[in-house]
Amino acid sequence: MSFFSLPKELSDPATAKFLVQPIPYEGTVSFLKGTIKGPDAILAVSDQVEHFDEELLFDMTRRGVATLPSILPADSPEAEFDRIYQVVRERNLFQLGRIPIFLGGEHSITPPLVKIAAEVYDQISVLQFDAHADLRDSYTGTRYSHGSAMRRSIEYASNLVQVGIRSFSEEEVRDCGDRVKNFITPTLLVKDYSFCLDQILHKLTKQVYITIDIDAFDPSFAPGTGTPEPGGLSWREVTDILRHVSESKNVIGIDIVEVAPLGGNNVITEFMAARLAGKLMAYNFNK
Ligand SMILES: [Mn+2]
Repeated sequence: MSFFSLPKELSDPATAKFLVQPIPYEGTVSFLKGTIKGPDAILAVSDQVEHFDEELLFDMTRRGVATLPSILPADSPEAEFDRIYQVVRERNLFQLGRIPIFLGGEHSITPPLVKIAAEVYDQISVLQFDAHADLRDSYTGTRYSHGSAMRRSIEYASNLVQVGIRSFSEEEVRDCGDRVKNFITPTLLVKDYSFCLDQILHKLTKQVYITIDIDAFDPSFAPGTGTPEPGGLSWREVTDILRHVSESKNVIGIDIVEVAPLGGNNVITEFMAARLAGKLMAYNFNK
């Protein structure tokens, strides 16, 4: 299966602008299961997404979209970190002028990707869309849990901006001190959208890695996820922020995680994830 099911000349990993890397991993999921099936479900619906972007009015596949073979799950969270790190380094997915798009899998796939991004580019920021802060030092017995994904990532990144956050523990606020000052909650976003957008753009450095936990969206938009939280973001809010960030920063890599297909005809969550990947291609087409 490949993203958009494109003809050979447009899906060659040697030349494609966008490199889609499936990472079906579900090792530390603590509530509802299913995210191991996320990447395949997103690929399966991706040929229903129009290649012509309705806002920018061009075909976002024109510079190529390649899909790489899945990184198969390792048998422990620590081994999974190492495996992702090694395979993504070997495949050289972070390189100037090309944009890797990783499809998860649970959120613990992000830290090894941020580690590589920080080795390739200087002074990177992470822009996280998520319902949860993911800043616990460890969770359910491992430091490589989905609940620690951002705590591990800030060991490599210079900066973290968190959008959509509405569920976190006392420990996360206490231990991370100044680093949590970049929480943009959905309530704040609704109250003063342009202030929030300015804050996001102001706090990000030039090189930005974007991680989108699908539970950042309101569950009415994305019900297929492991830990749904009420009061989330809308499609318009998320895409508008992504468009502004893409216009004024260098997006160096993207992941979309925590899609857990509901099965049957209920493909709304994976379709939205596929559509979001297409949107990000359009927004970053000329970089
Ligand atoms: Mn998360």
